[in-house]
Amino acid sequence: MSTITEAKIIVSSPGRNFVTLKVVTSDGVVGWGDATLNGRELAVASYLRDHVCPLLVGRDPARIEDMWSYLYKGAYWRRGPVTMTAIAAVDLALWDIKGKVAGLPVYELLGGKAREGAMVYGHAAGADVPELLDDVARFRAEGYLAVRAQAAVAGIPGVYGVGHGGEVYDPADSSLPEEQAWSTPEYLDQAPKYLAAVRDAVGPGVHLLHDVHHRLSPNEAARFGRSVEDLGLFWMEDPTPAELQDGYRLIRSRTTTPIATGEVLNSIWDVQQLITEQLIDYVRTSVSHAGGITHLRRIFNLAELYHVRTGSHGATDLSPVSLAAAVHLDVTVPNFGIQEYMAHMRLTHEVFRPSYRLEAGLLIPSDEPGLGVEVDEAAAEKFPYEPKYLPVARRLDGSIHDW
Ligand code: GCO
Ligand code: MG
Repeated sequence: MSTITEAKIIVSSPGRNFVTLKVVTSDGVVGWGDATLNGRELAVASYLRDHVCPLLVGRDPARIEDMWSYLYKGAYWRRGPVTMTAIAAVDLALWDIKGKVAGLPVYELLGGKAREGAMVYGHAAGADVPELLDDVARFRAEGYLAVRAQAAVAGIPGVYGVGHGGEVYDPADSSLPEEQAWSTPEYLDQAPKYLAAVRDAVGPGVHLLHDVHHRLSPNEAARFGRSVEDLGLFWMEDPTPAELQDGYRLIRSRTTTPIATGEVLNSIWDVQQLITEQLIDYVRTSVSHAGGITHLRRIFNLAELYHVRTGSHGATDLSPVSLAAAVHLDVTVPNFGIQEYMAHMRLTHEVFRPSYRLEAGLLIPSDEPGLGVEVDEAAAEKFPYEPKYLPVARRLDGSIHDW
């Protein structure tokens, strides 16, 4: 029997921070997992390094289900982003190893392709409407079939989703949390107008998405959903925080605009009511924050029974290892909806060499054995960890709002 001989954590910042797990077997096979939790990276690094890696050595890497239960039930303390991200990293590394041992890409191990590629959406943004329209046009010219549109709200500095002009928009770009402003009335007035301008410009054939980023109450979200119904959005994302799953019932009962949520949720129990009561259309849990392929597949399978489709989180704070795993799963599940995709920075690719590819708006998984991402450890050492935080949002009266 092959056993795990080494488990190592690599913290590296090629353009942004990533936490990567390397697992090596007695046969010399190497598996990679992503353990990045944006803004709280070192907590997961320690969870793995101090508490999980010592448990891995000597175990059979082939027993993925058993390992999952061992780490989940064995911790006693359940759920939560740190635990579920750490378990996910181990899970991804073991799927990578299983594929490499079998000589098969992970999608074959998951039952084979139900589709050739995963439709993705890109992130278009602008400081004003003309800039947003230019950005949307750029994605269309690159062949994207679906685009998320976010614009600044005039009069409110630093609104979510609009970058500061870097290579890609990345909200975790300061060494202390940036303080941004928020005002719901201005947003509710302006967002439907700029989304209408985008729909006018692209016509009916393009999928349009919008991220509300937890900024509205259920009642405000219902109003927003109604005000954009004629635009035929693919979805409105995170219209309200989802800890209170009941809150979605109110939104659901008042608007037909499709609803997506789940990027900050970590387990099947966190989305159970949303799915079984059909309160959402798309579930956005990700392979790296919701327990890996093994657990996310359970969430997606449950969702299928209730006509809920998938729409996994895929911002640049998920490393190429996560994105590769997501695409392997996406192409196999019957109820796939869409995959978020923000191309990583050039620097990131000095460390991570993925072999998925974007073709005509679809991410095509690699046919290489395993996940199909190699990690250059020597290059990783050139980019030491840098403290980076997500911003916070304050209402105009100075109090903290949901970010
Ligand atoms: C998205 C997300 C991200 C998050 C980021 C937090 O839909 O892509 O909302 O932009 O804010 O992943 O780390
Ligand atoms: Mg989001």
